[in-house]
Amino acid sequence: MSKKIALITGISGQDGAYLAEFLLKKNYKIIGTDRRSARGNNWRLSRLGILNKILYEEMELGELYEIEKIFRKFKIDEVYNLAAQSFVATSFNSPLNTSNITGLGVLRILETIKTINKNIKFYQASSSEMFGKVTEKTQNEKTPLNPQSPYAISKVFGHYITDNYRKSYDMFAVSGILFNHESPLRGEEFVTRKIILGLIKILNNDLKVLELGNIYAKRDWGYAKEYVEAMWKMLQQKKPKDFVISTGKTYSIKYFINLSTNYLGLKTKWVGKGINEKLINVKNKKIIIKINSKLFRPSEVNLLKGNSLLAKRELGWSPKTNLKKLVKIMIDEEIKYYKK
Ligand code: NAP
Ligand code: G4F
Repeated sequence: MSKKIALITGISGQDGAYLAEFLLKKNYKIIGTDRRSARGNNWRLSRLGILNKILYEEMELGELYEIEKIFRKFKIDEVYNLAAQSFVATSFNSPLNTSNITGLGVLRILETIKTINKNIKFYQASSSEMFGKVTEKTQNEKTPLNPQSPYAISKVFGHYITDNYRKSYDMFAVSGILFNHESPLRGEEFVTRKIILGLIKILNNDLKVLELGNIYAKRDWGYAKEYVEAMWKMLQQKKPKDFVISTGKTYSIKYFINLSTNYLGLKTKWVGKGINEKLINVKNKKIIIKINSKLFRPSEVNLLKGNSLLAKRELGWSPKTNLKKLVKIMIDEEIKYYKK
């Protein structure tokens, strides 16, 4: 039997790397696309040892022509649309580009599938950020969306247009509403990796103080390597349907910091309040973390906590790694590769 062909957009990102690794084990042929600038520097795929197992193509999500070219070149079975301007903070400074890529990029792919081959299955990377200022204590597939950033609003567009193409054109198009998922492959700008890398730099005397924004926001953090399996499972259903993927637990950024310092064996103490709050290294009395008001977002999402019971029931998916274990995985690998 010939191999199934999966196209992964955003192959150079965290999820693209883990999904490619997962699908290769399932014997898929992988077409991995990214934009020109990322070429030649794909550290995530190198680290997973799969750099040479993927067929790379350039596909800028802003260019309909480039998308069509790829869809005409290969007989694609499944598309995983992971490419996006995915950093919420940047979306406030770059709202037009974010809308064009994170929002309209989805429509460009759906239009291409509709025109070229409606049998191609489509996965859209929707986000828990769409729940924004949450209207329910835990969020599931039916919770109203209340987005708070250009990023989240673009994801809402991608989410609804996927739903619309599924209903209007009888396409197998689904969205996975994934809550925050982290790993050693997380981008350095996201708060979990920023904290871990920052603390390790401080321990190595490569950084004096780590600056953070709102440490009281709470997130439902899972392990990215487990979340990509849920993406695949969604495309193997009989009928297309959307699912929330989450751990059901929520913790503050401050709690994440405490877990990290504990695991690193740092004895620390929080002092001060609000913008003056600081984390002190008890041993040498030096400030390790301070708050920088410039890192607060114009509009914040204070709390996210998912309910993924539907995924457990219908996909047989549930999370396995708790936050303490995730911190350990991230720190161990950060130390292993630090300065290599
Ligand atoms: P990521 O590491 O930031 O990866 C994003 C990918 O999109 C990168 O490969 C990036 O390429 C590519 N990209 C950006 N702009 C592009 C453009 N104009 N044309 C083509 N490709 C472009 O994100 P991730 O954490 O793997 O997340 C994957 C997807 O899931 C994203 O859509 C994200 O919004 C969504 N999501 C993530 C989470 C999470 O917690 N990780 C939760 C919910 C949803 P470069 O390398 O060139 O930048
Ligand atoms: O790690 P973050 O930047 O992730 P955020 O904004 O929750 O978005 C991530 O998860 C979404 C799913 O819910 C994805 F859709 C999205 O693509 C991305 O992967 O920030 C988490 C929290 C925020 O409340 C932020 O204000 O941490 C707070 N924070 C405090 N200080 C900080 C910092 N975030 C960052 N990045 N950097 C800080 O210094």
